[in-house]
Amino acid sequence: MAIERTLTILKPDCVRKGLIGDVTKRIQDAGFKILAMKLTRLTPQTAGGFYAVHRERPFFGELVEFMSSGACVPMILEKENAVADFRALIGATNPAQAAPGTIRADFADSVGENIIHGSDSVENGHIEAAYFFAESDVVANQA
Ligand code: FUP
Repeated sequence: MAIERTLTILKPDCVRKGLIGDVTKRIQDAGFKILAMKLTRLTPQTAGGFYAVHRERPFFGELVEFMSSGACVPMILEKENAVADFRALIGATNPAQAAPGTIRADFADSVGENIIHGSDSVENGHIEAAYFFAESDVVANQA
């Protein structure tokens, strides 16, 4: 299996609940290497740009409002088979349908406020990483 990168965001509900440490520990314990991370706050414009694929969906307004409602923590992660493995670690979009032991099942309240994002493909992971980070922010060699 190939080494891949994926982009995650610890969403504003994760930060508000004081779960940055708990969720980051789950991510590291699952073998993901953090190549870049920061605390930031999206504006409605940048949140809308990130989720532009959903702009015609009925939940788009609430999604933009929520994603710009507080601080968030984007990270670039690396691991073998990172994209699929990370989506398995976080669980289904709707926490009520997420498998037991997944991050969303354990920490999220609703489909709208579901704690964490994970890229859905390697290609989107690269596009999403570039949304938050310059190539010079990526610490690939951590030896
Ligand atoms: P995911 O890939 O699991 O993050 O899910 P999607 O790309 O389908 O959705 C992105 C975000 O839109 C979700 F994290 C939350 C929001 N959303 C809703 O609020 N309601 C929905 O029915 C679907 C998604």
